[in-house]
Amino acid sequence: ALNPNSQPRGALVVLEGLDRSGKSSQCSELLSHLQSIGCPVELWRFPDRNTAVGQMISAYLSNESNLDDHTIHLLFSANRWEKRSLMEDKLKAGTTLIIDRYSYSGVAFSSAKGLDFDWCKAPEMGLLAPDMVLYLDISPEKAAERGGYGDERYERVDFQGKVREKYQALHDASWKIVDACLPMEEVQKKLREYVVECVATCQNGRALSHLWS
Ligand code: DGP
Ligand code: NA
Ligand code: NA
Repeated sequence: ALNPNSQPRGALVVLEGLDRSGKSSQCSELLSHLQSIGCPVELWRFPDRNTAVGQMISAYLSNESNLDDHTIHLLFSANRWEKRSLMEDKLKAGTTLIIDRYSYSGVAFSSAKGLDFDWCKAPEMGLLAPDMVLYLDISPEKAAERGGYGDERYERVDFQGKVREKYQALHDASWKIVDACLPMEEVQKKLREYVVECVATCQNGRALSHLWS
């Protein structure tokens, strides 16, 4: 919805996808593109492994520590909450944020382990809702062909297949699904077009909203 009283602001754009979907490279590419056209922009990623909570998450992902599934779910969520107010300040100051993973990863990865879907969504309620979610769609088999998965906890074909199914249950009107197996330049072109349009809508005063909306 357009709110005539609201200020121009930056756009909150999230990229989601399975591991090896090419998300992180496309995030960097979008960052350079927006910079080159003079748009104030920052690239963020979740988990943010630099905070104290982020270090616990990082130890878990690299199998240096074990945590109960619910506990790690809440830590991932806390890691987003600890950045929430800075996120709002940046957007209101006119900076567009490109975010590599967000609450959708939170719900998809944890519910793929068997945790209740709605239980997984609950701690994300009240975080800022993205203006656009760009989902880089790839099958886990195709993703694994891209140099193979690494050693981190979730990087297995069978598990990634479950994650993909959970992602499908999260699609809403803010999602754009892009085929991650198209040639890199085509993926890049589509993403640029979507993001530039989204930035313009937010500059025109699109209201900020909250999850889950
Ligand atoms: P990345 O740094 O983007 O490679 O993400 C690390 C791994 O953690 C990746 O397999 C996706 C997973 N992940 C990201 N966010 C969350 C989350 O909020 N909850 C859970 N359970 N997993 C997540
Ligand atoms: Na990863
Ligand atoms: Na990644």
